Amino acid sequence: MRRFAIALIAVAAFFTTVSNLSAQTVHEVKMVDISLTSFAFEPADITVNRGDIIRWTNAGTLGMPHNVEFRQGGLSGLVGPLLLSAGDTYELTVDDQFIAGLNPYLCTPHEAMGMKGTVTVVETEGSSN
Ligand SMILES: [Cu+2]
Repeated sequence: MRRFAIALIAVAAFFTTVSNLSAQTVHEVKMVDISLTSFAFEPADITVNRGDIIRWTNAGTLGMPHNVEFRQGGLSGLVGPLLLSAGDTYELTVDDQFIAGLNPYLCTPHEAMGMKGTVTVVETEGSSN
């Protein structure tokens, strides 16, 4: 059942990504559990163009809550509340809050376990695609 749900999410994410390609690239970042004490963003490091969209999805199998918190770079604070269930998502547009270059972030509950990621923003002239 859970596998089926994850497959559905993947299909939905795929079609959403395809439908947005003409305008903005959607970067998918999954929040995954490696073990009971090890969690990660996957991929941990992404490079985006300004105007792109980042979508974080709780893709864990252990029912752990995750979030996204920026403390450095241009953003400060939580992107939203804890994502409690598998399939919960945030979407964030890479707007002027992001600084060019490195914007590090972390998952607040799992900071001590090394659940961290970075968004590297590259400036482009006009459309990148
Ligand atoms: Cu987490």
